[in-house]
Formats: sequence, C-alpha cells, structure tokens
Amino acid sequence: MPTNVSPEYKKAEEAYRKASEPGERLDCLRELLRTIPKHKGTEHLQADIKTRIKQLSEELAGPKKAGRRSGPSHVVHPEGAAQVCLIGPPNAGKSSLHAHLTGSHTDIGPYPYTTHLSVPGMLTFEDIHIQLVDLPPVSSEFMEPWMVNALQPADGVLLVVDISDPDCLEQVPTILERLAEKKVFLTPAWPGLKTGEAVEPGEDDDPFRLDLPTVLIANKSDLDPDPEEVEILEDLLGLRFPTLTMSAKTGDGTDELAPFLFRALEVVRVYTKTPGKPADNDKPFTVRRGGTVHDVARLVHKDVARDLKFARMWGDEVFDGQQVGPDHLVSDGDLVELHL
Ligand SMILES: Nc1nc2c(ncn2[C@@H]2O[C@H](COP(=O)(O)OP(=O)(O)OP(=O)(O)O)[C@@H](O)[C@H]2O)c(=O)[nH]1
Ligand SMILES: [Mg+2]
Repeated sequence: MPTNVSPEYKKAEEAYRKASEPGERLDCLRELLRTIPKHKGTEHLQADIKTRIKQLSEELAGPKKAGRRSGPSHVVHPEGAAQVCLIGPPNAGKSSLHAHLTGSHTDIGPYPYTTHLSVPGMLTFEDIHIQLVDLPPVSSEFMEPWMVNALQPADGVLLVVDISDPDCLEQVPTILERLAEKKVFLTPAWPGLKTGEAVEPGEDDDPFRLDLPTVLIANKSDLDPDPEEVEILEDLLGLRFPTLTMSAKTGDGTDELAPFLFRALEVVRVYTKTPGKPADNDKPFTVRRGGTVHDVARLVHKDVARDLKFARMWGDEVFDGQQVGPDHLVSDGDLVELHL
C-alpha cells in the first residue's frame, strides 16, 4: 500500500476489492487513479492502475462497438450464484468437462490449444445455477494476455489436470507461477471448508492481489492413472487443494462437483413472497453466508432495497413470520416477505 494515502483512496480500494461486476470495477479503478497520492513512491502503482483501466475499457467496449474490435469480449459477465473458472494445462479436458457439466458446445479437440475464448455455461445444483467459464490453457510456452482480466470476477477455480499424464507434475507448478507473476494466487482455502489450509496472510496490501479458492480436478480417471499421482503433486506443490477425481469421458465423479461448490462457496438460497400472496418457491435469490435481508432486497430491485422497512421471515433460525430488520442475516432455505 502506498504511504500517506487519503481516506478517499482507502475507500476506493475497499470498493474495488468488493466489486465483481466489470463496469463497477472500472469505475473503482478510475476512482483509485483519481485519489492515489501522486508522488514518486506510487509511480509503479499508478502505471498499474492505468494499464488495468485501459485493458478493462477495451474489454468492455468489445461487444458494444461491434465492427470496431475484431474479437469478442473475454470477460464473462457473472450470472447465477457464483462464477467459477476452469484453468489448466493444454489438453487436460477442461472443455470436455465444461460441455459435460453445462451442456455447452465449447470446442473440444484431441490436440492442445483448442480453446481460444472464454465460454460461459451453467452448472445446475438443485434449484440454482453456478456459472462455469471455460478458458484457454496455460502453459510454460503461452498464456493469453487477457487471462488475468477474465479471472477477476471469479469466485473460484477448477484447476483441471490430466491425472494420467505424468507431465502434470511440471505443468501445475508452472501454471501457479505464471498466474502469481500476474498477482493471481490459487489457494486451497474455501469459505465453507473448515479443513482447508489457512489463507496466507496477505503480506502486502496490494489491491490487485487476487486470491482464488481452488479445487484440483483430477480428470481422465478412466485412463487408469497412478493412484499416488495426486499425493505426489500435492507434496511437490506443498499445497493441499481439495481434490475431486472424475472423468469427462465416462462422467464418473462429475456429480460431486455441484454439491462441492455449493458447500464450499457457502451459497445461501432465499425465497421471496409478496405480502398476501403465496411464496415464490421455485426461483430463489442467492447470496453468500453473511448476507442480509437487505442484500436479498437489492437482488429483487434497487428501489426495493432503498425503501425496505422490515421483513417477515420463515426458516430454521426464526419463528414463523418473525419480523426482522434489513440487517438480519439470512440462511439457506429462508422465506422472506419484504415490506416497504
Ligand atoms: N479418456 C479421456 N479422455 C478425455 C477426458 N477428458 C477429455 N478427454 C480428451 O482429451 C482431449 C482434450 O480435451 P479438451 O476438452 O479439448 O481439453 P482442454 O483442456 O479443453 O484443451 P485446450 O482447450 O487445448 O486447453 C480430447 O481428445 C478429449 O476427448 C477424459 O476424462 N478421459
Ligand atoms: Mg479447451
């Protein structure tokens, strides 16, 4: 963190860390640039902020000004309960898994570097959806320059490897290094997993440091991999990512992913009802553990959030129809009646 920063800059930095929507992040970056103390000691950071503004503006301009840009935007607008990106070496089966899990038609090929773009898709868990984003591979030879931008809105990562290929022992550390050079750190700690390793204390207060909870996907289990391979990999990395073993080809193990993500991300489903009307039982709004009635109201509509006076709630943690204030925490399965 630069020295002698103003409270305005601190506020902008906090807002940037929280912002997940790309347009909102761009506004925050501009605010960071406006409020950063302009002296020698911050020149590096000023340049970094400017680069990020330029890249993100270009990304956002993509779909709007068709014709002016040659390619589509690489940043996928987050939808559903959370956004989770697939990262891994070439040919690991990322796209095959994406297609299997979401029904997408992302390109699959028997050769490396098949995928060139971000491809969104939706993974269903009970009555909610988690967005999965297929991405191009990362290797020692190549990483798309926009990769790090595409990861900014992500809530988590599937680190997909071909566990039958001994090369994965070299590929994974390379991927972690390449991302770390760009300030993206894959961590084993997920909010909903108590067994995960503690998050390294952010020794720097760098606003651009991105820690992404990661699950190792040991893919191609049908190819008779060495059963010790995951352990060897973990020892090598000195990290114990939660691991799911699966096969995109046979589908074995793939059913575990959605419940894992739901739990690890601490998704909380809240059903709403209008006073005097029956509950809307099939389309929950989703927040994370720690979310409030006010957060739910914001998802309904910003005017509802603004005018919210109180709510009546039904659920495990409240009496039926209990009246609560906007700051009341919600839990999974709650029914909320918003009163304006
Ligand atoms: N046997 C087996 N083959 C698989 C499995 N998953 C993917 N494949 C094959 O592996 C090859 C690569 O699959 P892709 O899904 O294109 O891999 P990718 O990681 O997206 O590759 P890039 O886009 O190049 O990074 C294809 O020939 C797939 O059919 C699996 O679980 N088992
Ligand atoms: Mg692919």
